[in-house]
Amino acid sequence: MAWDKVETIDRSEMRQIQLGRLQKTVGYVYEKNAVYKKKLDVLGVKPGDIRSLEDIRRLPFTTKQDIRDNYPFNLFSASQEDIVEYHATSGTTGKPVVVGYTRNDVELWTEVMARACTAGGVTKKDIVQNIYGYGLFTGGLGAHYGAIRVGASVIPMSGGNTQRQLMMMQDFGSTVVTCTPSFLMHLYEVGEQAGVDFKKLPLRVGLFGAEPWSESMRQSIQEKFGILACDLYGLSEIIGPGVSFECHEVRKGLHINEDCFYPEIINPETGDVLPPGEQGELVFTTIGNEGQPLLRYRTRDITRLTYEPCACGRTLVKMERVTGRTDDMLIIRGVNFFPSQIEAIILKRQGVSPHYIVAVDRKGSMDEVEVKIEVTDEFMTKAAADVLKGSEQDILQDVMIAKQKMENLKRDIKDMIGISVKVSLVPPGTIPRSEGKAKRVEDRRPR
Ligand code: DLL
Repeated sequence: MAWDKVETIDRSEMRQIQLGRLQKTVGYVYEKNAVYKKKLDVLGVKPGDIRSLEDIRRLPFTTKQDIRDNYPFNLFSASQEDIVEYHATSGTTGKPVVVGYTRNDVELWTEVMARACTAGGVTKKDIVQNIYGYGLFTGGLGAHYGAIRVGASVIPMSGGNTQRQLMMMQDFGSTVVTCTPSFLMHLYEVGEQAGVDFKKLPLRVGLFGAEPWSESMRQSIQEKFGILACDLYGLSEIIGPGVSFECHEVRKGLHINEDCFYPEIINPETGDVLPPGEQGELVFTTIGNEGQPLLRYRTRDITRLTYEPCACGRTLVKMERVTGRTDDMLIIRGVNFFPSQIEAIILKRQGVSPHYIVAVDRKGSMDEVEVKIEVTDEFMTKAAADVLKGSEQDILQDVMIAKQKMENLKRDIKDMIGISVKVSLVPPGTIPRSEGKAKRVEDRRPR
């Protein structure tokens, strides 16, 4: 499948398309949705006031709370009879965030996900093992729609069931895998123990997302599996996976399907729009959706935009990989950091695996952080063998090595993030594995 023409048009033409669609969207929600009509009326903005793309700044923001407050359907602009599919995110508390798609929305989603597949190098010759969860989560069906649109054959595995995943991967000869990076690492460990040599499998590409992952994790995946690892981003509120994607040629930043989702970067504290290149909160206005179009939706994801041309030929604006969300950001003794920054540090050291959890506690008035990291199987096996042998000298040496590892990791974290943390090494398999998104933080501070 060729690229969509819109992916390579010049910027002025793109802006024309965006303006036309923005005007249409504002008119549509004003007419169809009482909540948006009220929001716009309060600001004294009429659809006709949107004359340029800069006028988007006159529109109100929409937050996750707005969707929750209007649970389940009050933020929909399409009527129920035109909705053909629902999705929802579970969230940590309260009611889920619900989204509804019309037939045209499913078509748009299929199209943007097909672009993501094509950019990842997926073609009709591929067998796609889709491990994203099918169900209310958008990952499974989104990747499914896109992959079948490019003509690939999809194995709709859904999440979990590691042994079965390994069996199918080998027996069917999957060439593409789609899942969260943390689940892929879990698959690797289980497969390695069972003697699977992933590099010998026909697997060649992976589209990974739904959670933050680091550049070091990409290197590690590419080495372990002998594949190209591409980043895939999206969120249910906007459409699901396929909001932005990496091209396999460059793999440096994600192209946004900006003819459908208009991006802005704002200062999360003031709401002011920031210029290209500056880091801040990503905001999207959907300019093609019918079911539940959203004006200036605050994603809480932190990134920056670059309009520099990409060597792949696409002119679509790129966003830097998302390293975290404003609500995942930990503020410890005044220092802000994202748990995903720890991942990059761990991957540089031998003997530890990228399964970790950051536990935060309050002792008196002080916040204390403990980073628990799993050691690798090899490290554990050697230590256990030494204990069984009863060789005091070897056991002592293992203890010294473990202590040194903890010291090194502690120093790396202090150097990179600037805070002192306690590092504990834990046996392999003791940090809970997730079938979907990994949980990296245990914040036990009183609220
Ligand atoms: O995670 C949609 C998705 C499915 C994307 C499969 C990619 C692949 P939600 O469950 O609504 O939707 O979660 C959206 O996950 O706001 C980000 O914080 C995070 N996220 C998604 N993709 C990435 C990524 C899906 N590639 C939230 N890198 C978003 C970092 C990501 N974070």
